[in-house]
Amino acid sequence: MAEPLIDPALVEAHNRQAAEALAQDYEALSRSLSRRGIDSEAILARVSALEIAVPSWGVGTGGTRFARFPGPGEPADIFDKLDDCAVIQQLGRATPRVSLHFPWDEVADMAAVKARGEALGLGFDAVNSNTFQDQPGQALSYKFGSLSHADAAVRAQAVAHNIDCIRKGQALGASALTIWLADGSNFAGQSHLARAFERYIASVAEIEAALPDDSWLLLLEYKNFEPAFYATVVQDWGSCLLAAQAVGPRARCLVDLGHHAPSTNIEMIVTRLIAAGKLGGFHLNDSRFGDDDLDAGSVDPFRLFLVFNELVDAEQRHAWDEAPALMLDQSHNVTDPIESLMLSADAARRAHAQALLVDREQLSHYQAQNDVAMAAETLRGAFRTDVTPLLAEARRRAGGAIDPVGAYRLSGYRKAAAARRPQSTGSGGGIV
Ligand SMILES: [Mn+2]
Repeated sequence: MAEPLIDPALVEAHNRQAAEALAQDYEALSRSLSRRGIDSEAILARVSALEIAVPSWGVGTGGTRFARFPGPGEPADIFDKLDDCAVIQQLGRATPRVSLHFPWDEVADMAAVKARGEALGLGFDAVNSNTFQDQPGQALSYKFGSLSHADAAVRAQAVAHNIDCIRKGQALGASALTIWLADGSNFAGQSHLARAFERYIASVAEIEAALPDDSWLLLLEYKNFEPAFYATVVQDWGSCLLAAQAVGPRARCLVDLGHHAPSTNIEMIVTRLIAAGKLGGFHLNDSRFGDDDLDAGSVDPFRLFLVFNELVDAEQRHAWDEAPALMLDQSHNVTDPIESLMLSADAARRAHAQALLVDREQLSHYQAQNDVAMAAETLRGAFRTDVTPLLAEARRRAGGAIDPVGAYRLSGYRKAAAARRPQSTGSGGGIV
């Protein structure tokens, strides 16, 4: 951390208060794991290596389509957002990269953004394009679509914007572009379902051809509904896979956990995309109804665990060359976004740690024997293990806070930010 925004002495003093209890709890967990033949240090090393990107838009207060209730000290621009992301990383030590969104994070001098990130010890993850709303001065409207629009001129404008995002990503040192397409229709007959999909694939192929080199990936996001309610052009993993396969090896699918109907078996989708060699990344969040954008692991931590369980299984099967990228994509409507993002990164690492505890040899044996009860219990036993001390110890060793939210509240960072940043007055709707 080149330039800590929270006084390291404060974090150290806060850690000292919790150090003895943590040492005891970690020791107890290590002994318990050791009896199961698991080396806690090996798990700790793996968990410490798990990195989750934070979205620049996540540090602002989110909203629903009805209203937004701004919080105190909200970031006013990308430089404020980087500060908030740096605090999340300083205390949590799990989120070293930020994912930018254009044009929301647009500035004339991208080199200055990169330099500020470096000064704060932050790198840059996938950049995100936006053709789901019109910008001031924009020549053509996206009201009836963008990359799949019936008018070639609108498609060309949307393609050009995505290529511009790639260039900005290059300036930041990023190596992926994520495209979420809002295109769809609200009425049967409004749009030609087959041709709209063909136009989308052709547009994405043009964007793919503009990727700088083979280190870059194009992450294609799908979503089952909204803003269109009758039909969405890239509504599911099947459509997404067809598009990624049509476009080529640098195009991959991105699974946003909230972009499925309730009760969809997402871990099953994960296995299919891995089998196709097309799982590019995740947007982590949680939901009960639709695209709720609630904090990862806050509604159904078992489901998050089951997703990570498939990732650990695939890794041990050497089912991929490159692990999928992990990013949080949440809307923080009623919490301090910094706290939500720290807790959500922790939830991802918790699910990963629990998945690493699964005795796969034993599971495989029970599966082969059709011993259903014990196969299920093998998974549940790993999920029930409280790895809290291990996650805290990983943070402590990395120079972070044993209790990130506690240290953050003690620091008074939000209050200080509120004093120097103008109060956000935007209360209009809009899911961000
Ligand atoms: Mn998303």
